Amino acid sequence: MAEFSGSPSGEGRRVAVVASRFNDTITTRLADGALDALVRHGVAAADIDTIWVPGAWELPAAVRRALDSERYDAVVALGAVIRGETPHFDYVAGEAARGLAQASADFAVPVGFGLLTCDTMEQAEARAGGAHGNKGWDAALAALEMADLFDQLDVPDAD
Ligand code: INI
Repeated sequence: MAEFSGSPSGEGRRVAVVASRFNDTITTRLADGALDALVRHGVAAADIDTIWVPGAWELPAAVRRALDSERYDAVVALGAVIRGETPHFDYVAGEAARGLAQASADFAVPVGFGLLTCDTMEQAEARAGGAHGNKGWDAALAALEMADLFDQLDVPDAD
């Protein structure tokens, strides 16, 4: 019996943080949390690229472009969609989430999911360095853990 479990060690890894500017009072805090988590877990600052996009809708396309470059071992996607402010909340949040999952599956590279989908700004604040922690930090750690897990699960070439 074998058991696999990744650990969030960032040494030698290149990471893209893809963040949306919409609701930037929230997303800048998510980005701060993600960058802090990456550096504290051994990712060199020079190996982190932060890529800003207008809104959550644009996250999947930018993540796909980043992964296409083959420069990154992991990506952290950050955004904040707040129901109170948009009648098309479900489309923006749903398509962004779906597109990020699809990108991670298509490229077999971990994409940490730091997209807040909240009813109110207060709920978002609580998850961006408030009472419920910082989901940017959590997403960064999950991405590093998955990168390590994927390394362990790499199947060696038969030849
Ligand atoms: N983008 C967000 O990231 N969060 C939101 O809450 C939001 N609202 O409220 O509409 C939002 N809309 C913009 C969208 O992501 C696109 O940037 C825009 O439609 C242009 O393509």
